[in-house]
Parts: sequence; structure tokens; C-alpha cells
Amino acid sequence: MAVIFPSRRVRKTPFTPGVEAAGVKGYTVYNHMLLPVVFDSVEADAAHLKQHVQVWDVSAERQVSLKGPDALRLMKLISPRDMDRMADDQCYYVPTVDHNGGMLNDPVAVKLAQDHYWLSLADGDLLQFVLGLAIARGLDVAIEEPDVSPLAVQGPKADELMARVFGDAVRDIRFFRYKKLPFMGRDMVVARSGWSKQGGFEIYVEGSENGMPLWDALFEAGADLNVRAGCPNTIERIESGLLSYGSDMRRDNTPYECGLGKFCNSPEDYIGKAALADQARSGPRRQIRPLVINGEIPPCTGSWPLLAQGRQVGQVASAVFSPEFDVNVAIGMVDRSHWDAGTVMEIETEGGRRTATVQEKFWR
Ligand code: THG
Repeated sequence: MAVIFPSRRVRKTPFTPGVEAAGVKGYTVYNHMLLPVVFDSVEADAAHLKQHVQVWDVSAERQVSLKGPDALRLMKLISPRDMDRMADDQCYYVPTVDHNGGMLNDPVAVKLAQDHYWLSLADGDLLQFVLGLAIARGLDVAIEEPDVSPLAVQGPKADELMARVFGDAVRDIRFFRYKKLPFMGRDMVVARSGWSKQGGFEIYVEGSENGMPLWDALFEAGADLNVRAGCPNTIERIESGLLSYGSDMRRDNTPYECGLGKFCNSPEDYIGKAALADQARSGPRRQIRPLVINGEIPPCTGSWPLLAQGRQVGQVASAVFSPEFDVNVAIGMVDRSHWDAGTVMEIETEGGRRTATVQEKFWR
């Protein structure tokens, strides 16, 4: 493929100088911003992530800030999750949907105050949906994209590295909870979360000028921990069953199809509630499944149809060879007729036909 040219529309991040110095080899564009995808090789990056600790520039997980007297009202309009159960220091994974229950995004919501929330977005312009709702309903709430850039610290040594920079208080942060901890005299939201299952934190860095000082402090403190620059890793995240909005699921999928039905428990009259209640009753007609694909596979850069007797019964949008499990791991959206574990289908890749087998569960 030819290169993607940089421009004002393809935004750099506060950490781009550090990412470039660390030898990033490839980017994707996510929320109109650079998101690194590989440093050494995807295989070597995955192996290092599972053994040591990495610092990830995930600034492209842009924040939408909802602040004002009607912020909670607006959150209740767009959240299938029960906002009244959210603790003051909690983060919620929220599948946001349209009026038909179609997924618009799957952000992490952060509760900063009763009248202030951040939505930490997957790729998609959810700000415009939220802003449109606020305008149409005449809500008293400010909708903005603040100067906040998440930096993830992931891997088995993440607690040790973070404790050296932010103090031992980080060790007591529970999963999807946060503490406000100072760095260079400025309080930052530090949450135990991140797009890997190797453990770790996300620091929501407020103020671009604080980006590189924090980046440098983490690398200085972690030299003996073998800290490296990393990024969300295709191999590790497929093994872990972490879904990528825009690839594994889109607006034509509901949270039930994505296996996210457990997050649809709000008693409020939120947008899409009736459609989701319908599907809760009937059950989804297709659903996300872990798959193993036999043989050699080319890079999965689009989607591959799943076939049974020549008829399409689903598709795969994420697939890669896993050195740890010695198979091609994949995430598919599979019709009910073929979603049982052990079901074998054909799959059409650019490299030719292969077989794909539905697995009992993801690999971690
Ligand atoms: N962190 C932050 N923002 C994000 C992501 C993130 N925005 C984009 C993208 N990732 C949003 N998608 C996801 C998908 C999965 C998870 C988080 C964000 C995730 N899921 C856990 C799991 O499936 O095991 C736990 C979910 C839960 O139990 O609440 O972590 O990573 N800031």
C-alpha cells in the first residue's frame, strides 16, 4: 500500500515525538488521529507486552466531555447501562446505540462528578450524535472535545512502573476505577483499564504540554523493567476477545450480537431501549464468536465471508497467527445456525479458501 500523507486532518498527538523516537513502524488513523499499530513486529510486540511493560499512545481514544446540570440526563439518554449504579470513581464500558439498537460506538465512560462525564471513544464521531441530542432536547450541558490524551501503561510490570511515577496508591486502584494522582503538580485521572488483558492503567493526560514530560518520566523510571513503547496489539487483543468497533461490529450490529447484552440494564427510557428489549426477548440472530482458521492466512485488512454450502453465514474482520497458541485466532460474527462451538465453515480469504472452526471461548 502507498503511504498515508500527514495533514491537519490527520492529527498528531502530544506523545508523537516519543512514539517517533521509539521507532514506530506503522500507524492507523482513528478518530482523525494517529494511532500506532506496530513498533518492532506485531509478534515481538505481543511477546514483550506479555512479559514486561509497555507505554501506549492511545490519544486517539478521544474524550467527549459532557458537563453541566443536564449531563447526567444526557448520559441516561445514551447509556444502556444503569447510570445510577455508577460509583463516583468508576469507569463504565458502554455500548452506545441508535434508535434501532445499532451500535454507534463502545466508549469507556468516566464519571468525574455528578454533572461531569467523559466518553472515551472508539473510532466514530459520537460527539456529533451527543451534541445533536443536547441541542434537540434543549439540554443545559456543554459538549466538548477537551485537551485530554489517554496514555496506557500495560503489561505484568505495569503496577511496579506506575508506582514508581505516581506512588504506591496506584496499587489500590480497582478494575475500572480511578484515582486522581498528581504528576508535576497536576492531578490526573489514573484508571485501572486498557485495551489488553495483561493488566495495567490508563492515564488521562490533561494538557498536551504534560504529554512528553510524563512519557519521559515513565521511560526513565522503567529502564530496568525493560519498558518499551507499544500499542494495542492485534494478536493479544484477538486472543483476549477485545472487540474493535468498525471492524468486528458496526452500526448494523446490536450489543446482543456483540455479546454485550449484560451491559444493557438501564431502567431509564434511553434511545434504542425498545429495540434492545425486543432483541433481549427473541435473542440475536447472529453473534460474536472466537474462531480458529486452518492453514496460512494473509493479513486481514477487510472482512472475509464465512460460508456453508456456498451460502454466507457470517464474516471475520480480525484474524492473525498467534505464536503463543500456535493457531490462527479470529473474531467472527456468525449466524445462529452456525455459531455452536465445533461448527466448521469455509472462509474466503484473498489467499484462498480455508476452514474456520467455532471455539468454546477466547484464549484469555
Ligand atoms: N480505554 C479507553 N478508551 C477506549 C478504549 C480503552 N476507547 C476505545 C476503545 N478502547 C473502546 N472499546 C473497549 C472495548 C473493550 C474494553 C474497553 C474499551 C474493555 N473490556 C473489558 C473486557 O471485555 O474484558 C472489560 C469490560 C468491563 O467489564 O467493564 O476493557 O480501552 N479509555
